[in-house]
Amino acid sequence: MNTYPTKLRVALLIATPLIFLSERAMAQDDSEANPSQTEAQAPIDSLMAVLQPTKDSPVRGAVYFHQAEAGVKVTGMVEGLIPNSEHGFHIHQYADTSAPDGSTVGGHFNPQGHDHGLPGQVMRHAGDLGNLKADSEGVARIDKLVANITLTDYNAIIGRSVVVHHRADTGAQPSGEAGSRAAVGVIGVSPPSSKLDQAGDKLEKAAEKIGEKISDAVQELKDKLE
Ligand SMILES: [Cu+2]
Ligand SMILES: [Zn+2]
Repeated sequence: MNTYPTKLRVALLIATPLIFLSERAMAQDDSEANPSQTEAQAPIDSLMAVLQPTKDSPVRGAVYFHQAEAGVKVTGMVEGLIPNSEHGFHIHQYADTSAPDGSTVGGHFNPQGHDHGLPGQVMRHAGDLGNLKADSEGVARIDKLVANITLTDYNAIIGRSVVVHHRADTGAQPSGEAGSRAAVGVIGVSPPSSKLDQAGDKLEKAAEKIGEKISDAVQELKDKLE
């Protein structure tokens, strides 16, 4: 976790819009020369959050959000959790991860002003994703479909943050008694899923080749033995 002194944080707050404006001005000049322009303007269909441990926490991971027809598909992996336990898993309001305890990301993302709840309840904070279940190694694999959020439209989660808590979310008011924050990460744009697919294809092909080489070697051995 990075901790910024207050003066630096104020300077960053002032400087960021200036950088944004100057980048926009430059983008107008060299739009022809920038080969990634088309890619940058492609519709955003997947977001991700890299979860970094809070102070003295061993919890880290990555969460992916893909827009599907029935909602947002949430996948990913979190490690360093207490084995065989549940951990509150939420989208929080802000992208400021500067506090060592993760407190600057604010409360649960709650655009409709509902009460806190678990995923079984339709009326709940939009950011209430329930619990992660850690296996005997302290690893949780995430695979959920969430209907009340979108990437960039209604209840947009882009630019907010994901929080994993030290304790389980019980569904109690006001925020599930999930205890302090174990890991936080900002939700931002991830590489297009086609790129991830391409990387997967490459891995598969590599595995195939290795498999072929192994079976060739086995055949060679068999031939020698005969
Ligand atoms: Cu939370
Ligand atoms: Zn909540």
